[in-house]
Amino acid sequence: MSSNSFGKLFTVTTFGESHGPAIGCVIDGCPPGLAISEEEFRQDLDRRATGKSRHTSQRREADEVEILSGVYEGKTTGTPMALLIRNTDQRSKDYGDIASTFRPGHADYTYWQKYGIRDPRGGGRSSARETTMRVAAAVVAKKWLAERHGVRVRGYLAQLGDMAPAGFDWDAVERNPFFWPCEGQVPELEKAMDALRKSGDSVGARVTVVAEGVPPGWGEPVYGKLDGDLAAALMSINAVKGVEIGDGFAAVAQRGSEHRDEMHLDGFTSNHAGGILGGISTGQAVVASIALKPTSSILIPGRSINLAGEPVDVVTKGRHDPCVGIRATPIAEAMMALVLMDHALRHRAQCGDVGVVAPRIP
Ligand code: EPS
Repeated sequence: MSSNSFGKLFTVTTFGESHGPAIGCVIDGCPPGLAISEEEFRQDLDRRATGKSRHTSQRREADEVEILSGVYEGKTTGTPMALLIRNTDQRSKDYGDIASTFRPGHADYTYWQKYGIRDPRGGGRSSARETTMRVAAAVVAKKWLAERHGVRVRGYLAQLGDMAPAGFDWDAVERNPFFWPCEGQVPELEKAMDALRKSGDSVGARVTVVAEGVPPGWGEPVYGKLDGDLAAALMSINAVKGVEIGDGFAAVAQRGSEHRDEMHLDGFTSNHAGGILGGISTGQAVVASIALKPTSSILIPGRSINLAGEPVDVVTKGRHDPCVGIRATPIAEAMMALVLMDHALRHRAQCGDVGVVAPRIP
């Protein structure tokens, strides 16, 4: 299976299956001299992990990172960093029924059609478990971006089913299990999720991620656009069916006079563009949103076929998320950070001298 690597200068390769012995990644191209310890992975891995509230999958993984290479005396050496997390809470019997049939709406079907073989346990390689390593790799990227450029990447749940935030407070986001920016609505979300779980169904969600402090100039025309790479990165997250940059699809109904971000001597007056023009960062916050589909592994019977070519009804039991979007905020942040890290290095390689040899607008 190819295409398990991501990025040009900051390259992340992930490996492993949900029910295999371990998952891991190799980060190649990390600048030397960055202080990093295994403990620093804890916070973001916990934010993404299952079993942190009753509203997500109850699989309990410790998600302890082992740094196998690329770090000497607490600092990156510039050589490949290998990170490993051992799987400890697989319950493969949950997947006995799925081995010979296909969950409607799940990658079970396309993996089988493509490879003629698949590891059905936990969805194998198509499991959301793989996103653990993206979040781990992004801990390194986030730290370098913050130290070197003052970049801060953070996200929030911007819609859960048909519920939208009634207010906005960044501080509220980390105080509830949904990454929801309006604290007053949390009891309502809890109630809706409890009812949904009882019904055996699932629901979609929208996550927005914002990167502040990105300087102007990151991104490359025309096939290496920052927004193009962001769209691909965000779309590569399990269950993502749509990506928007800035106003995204709302731009369809806007006028030019409304959508353009006017400039004055102190900066831009708005940010409909989501911080990117012509594929290159403007110096404003980079803003992207994703649409996540409702989880396909649900208790409501769905019509499908089995390997013998017979019609079957599929009911998926086990420890599944009734809304994968609830855990997607740290994953979307991770993909944003990985793209920005790669583009920061790419910009430095080609245009590191611009501003020295040619003037920039102050
Ligand atoms: C997942 C199903 C569940 C989740 C898993 C993603 O796994 P299992 O069926 O093995 O209990 O817990 O997510 C993780 C383990 C994780 O770390 O994100 C799926 O079908 O994608």
